[in-house]
Amino acid sequence: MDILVLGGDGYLGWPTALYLSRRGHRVGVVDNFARRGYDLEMGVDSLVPIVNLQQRVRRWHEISDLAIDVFVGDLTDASFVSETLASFKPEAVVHFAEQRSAPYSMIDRKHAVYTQVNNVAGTLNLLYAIAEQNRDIHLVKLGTMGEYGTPNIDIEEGYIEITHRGRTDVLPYPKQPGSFYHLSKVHDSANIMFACRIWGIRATDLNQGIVYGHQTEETVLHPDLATRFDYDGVFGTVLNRFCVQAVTGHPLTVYGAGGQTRGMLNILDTLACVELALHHPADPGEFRVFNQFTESFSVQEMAELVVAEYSGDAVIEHSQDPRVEKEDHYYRAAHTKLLDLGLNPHLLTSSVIQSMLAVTDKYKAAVDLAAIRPTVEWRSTASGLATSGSAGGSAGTSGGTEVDPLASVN
Ligand code: NAD
Ligand code: USQ
Repeated sequence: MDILVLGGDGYLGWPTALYLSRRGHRVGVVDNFARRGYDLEMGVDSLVPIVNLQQRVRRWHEISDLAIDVFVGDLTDASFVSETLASFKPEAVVHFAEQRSAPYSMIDRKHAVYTQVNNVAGTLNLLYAIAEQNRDIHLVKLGTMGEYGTPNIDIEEGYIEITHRGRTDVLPYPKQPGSFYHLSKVHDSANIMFACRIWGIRATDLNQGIVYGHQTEETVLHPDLATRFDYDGVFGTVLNRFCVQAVTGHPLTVYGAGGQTRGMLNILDTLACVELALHHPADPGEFRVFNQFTESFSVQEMAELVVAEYSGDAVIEHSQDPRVEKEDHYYRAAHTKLLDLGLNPHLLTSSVIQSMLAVTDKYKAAVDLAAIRPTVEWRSTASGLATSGSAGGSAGTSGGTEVDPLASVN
């Protein structure tokens, strides 16, 4: 298959590109290096060193004799999107290329506007390019379980049958997202569903849970193939953060009561799920939704699992939740569609946590302890980060590219 991976320089996009390339697909990656720009803006870095995209691709070619095409540009630039599709001619597009941090989107108005314009406009440009050039292209779009929020009823996969005043219909499942980032995914889903309806496009929305882990069969082949690993208070996700906190002797930062329950999955299952979606495309005009996670845990449970596995002393610290979210709630979400297609989950076993602790331990000298505490407060319209000047939108350079994520926001 000819597959374009958008966001192919990111945490999940890069290992996905390698995985698909190794399995015989012709792969192209698209990225504007915005993610590297957020690091410069925040003054943080991936714990595991990462080389630039061109070096990664060269190393992959050297090791595997397989080529990956690189397209550097911004999805919010419609001509770039259109020209890239016309040049690569994909049969499928896997779309990871969005600003994906909930705290980043809640820093202040500028970051909220940036996140929604970047994500929603980028996806709209892509939908138009597909509709204009080849409506048969299968769009595999990364959504999020956070689109649903935490309702007091079971969460279904995308749609729910509702009977209202004696009449019944199958409707999109109600959405109650918890950040302007998560809202951008809801807006994307609505736009993609509409595009499928009016233009007959085929799309799969992968409502993914929180990903943990770092290594894949391909990324371990050479240090230059490593993917990024974030642990800071803005981009680090919960389980990855807890592992770094344990090995550095930092208390494990459980926000609030810790009853927040989330769907989780191993990075290896992200790759497997994307492949399954690609091999079983949606029908023309179909907007298909899969809930992409394998297990659910509360934040407190995850902290306790890490404490139990860590050989040294690790302590859990509850602090006031900087987010506005339910700290104790019902959570039961369907996730059978990918299992039905053949997903064989990698569960959160003791050995998986041990391997994450080993990776973080290897690089612990590079941890910036000052970057660990949460700095973004949901209730404030201008969080400490922005007013302290460290997140004011200053430009930097990354791999020779000028990067200022917020340059386009008034
Ligand atoms: P990431 O930030 O590491 O990667 C995203 C990549 O997209 C970055 O390399 C970035 O530079 C690029 N990008 C962003 N905006 C772009 C634009 N306008 N044009 C071109 N490139 C652009 O994020 P990730 O963790 O790899 O997540 C990938 C996708 O998966 C995101 O859409 C995210 O919402 C979704 N997701 C991630 C997780 C997780 O736990 N990491 C969980 C659920 C869903
Ligand atoms: N949390 C803590 N302590 C921490 C970090 C987080 O208690 O140190 C809590 C948060 O308050 C939240 C939960 O852990 O309740 C998850 O937070 P997170 O930062 O790990 O994940 P989230 O903000 O939801 O975002 C991540 C990805 C995002 C993706 C989403 C999937 O960054 O791209 O969409 O996971 S989901 O959660 O299913 O929406």
